[in-house]
Amino acid sequence: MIDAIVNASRAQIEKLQFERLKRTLKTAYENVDHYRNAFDDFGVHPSDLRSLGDISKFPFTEKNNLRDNYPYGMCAVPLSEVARIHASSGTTGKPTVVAYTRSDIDNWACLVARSIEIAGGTPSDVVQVSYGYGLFTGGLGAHYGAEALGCAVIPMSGGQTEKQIAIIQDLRPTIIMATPSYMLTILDEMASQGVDTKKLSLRIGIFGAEPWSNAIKSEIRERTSMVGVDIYGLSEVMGPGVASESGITLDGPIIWEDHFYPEVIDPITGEVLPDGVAGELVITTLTKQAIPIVRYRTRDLTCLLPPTATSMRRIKQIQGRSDDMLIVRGVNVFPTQIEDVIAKVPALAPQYLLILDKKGPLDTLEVQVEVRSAFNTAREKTRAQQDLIHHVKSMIGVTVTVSIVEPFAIERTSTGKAKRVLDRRQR
Ligand code: DLL
Repeated sequence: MIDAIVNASRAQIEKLQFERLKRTLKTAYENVDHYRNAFDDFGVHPSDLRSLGDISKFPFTEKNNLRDNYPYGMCAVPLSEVARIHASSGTTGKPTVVAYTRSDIDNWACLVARSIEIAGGTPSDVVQVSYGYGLFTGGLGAHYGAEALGCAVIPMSGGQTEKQIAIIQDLRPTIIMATPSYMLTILDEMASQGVDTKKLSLRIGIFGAEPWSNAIKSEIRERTSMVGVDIYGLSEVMGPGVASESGITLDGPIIWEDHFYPEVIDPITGEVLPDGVAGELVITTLTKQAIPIVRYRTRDLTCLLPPTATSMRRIKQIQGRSDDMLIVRGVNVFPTQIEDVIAKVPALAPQYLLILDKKGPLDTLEVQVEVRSAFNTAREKTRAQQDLIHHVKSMIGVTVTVSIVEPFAIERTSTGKAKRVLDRRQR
């Protein structure tokens, strides 16, 4: 929760980080073969950490390292001390297994409680958790946090949109936790049922688990009376609540620096970049017992920003993942950039799929996008198509084709995380 350390001096925070970092490195080295081998190969020892900056001497950990040690090889404690196991669904190969001790679960609940509180939540709130429950960390992570804060929790999980709406109307939750794209699906369905989305009981939305553009932010703001904050996290490091945004300053997720040591690196050279410079986020856990993680390469692109609402640093809204970046005829394109451009064409909804293919040697990019409500004339449709093609070309620099589809035509996933890209180039 929002304990004193959140507003302590930077010197106090860094002192705590240093003590915890030393312990993490020692535990990892002594209890996990992977770390012992990796540190030895790199010629470093936990005793080489004499200041926080020395962390850059240690090797990175990558998703592959977790996969190669499937299922329990990265555990620093015996299975008898593990209280919970989650897994992140890999697109290829085995999932990544993550384990938690009782104390890890308690810390996680405290950090999600803190995240809800900094968003503006209190123990009197009723929280609808619409992240999926199960191996995905979203549902249970949010659930335990809301309970730890003392809220009443509705464990709705993802999907069953009509039921979600009935529950919102009948049980009158004041906070909803969902992926931003799923929140839009709920709002679209409400609109088609004639529900006035400006008059919902919901006052705060805690959205995360996928990149979301400013366009989606303003869309949710305009269609509801909710304050929407950005919650960030990843299974390998914990789950939701690694960082979360203040509902007052709304200026990017605050990294809970008493539990995580963040760095931003150049994704190509691996060099640590100064605060304010964009690169890939790297995180070292400071309190995780079951699976301590040293310098995990998240692949998420952002930069570190100075503290505002608390004494802890923030991250800039995640632009995308380095592995989500599309290279279309030599131009780098992030799905969120296309999302921002779609918002410039009022007839189109921010529900879209980018289909990459090849025509001879050339890449092609088709933007499939939903219309908000049916066009009156064929001319209106052609106009919207041409507008989007023009804006994408002038703002991003790639030529695309556009197909406009009916509302709800684009598949919604069961996890609630939107699938934005279909790459047919590898066929
Ligand atoms: O998505 C944990 C989570 C659940 C976070 C609920 C927030 C809310 P994973 O399934 O392991 O864990 O996916 C982690 O999702 O590396 C990012 O690429 C992306 N991601 C998570 N939160 C955000 C966010 C959960 N706020 C991966 N903005 C991360 C952008 C996000 N991307």
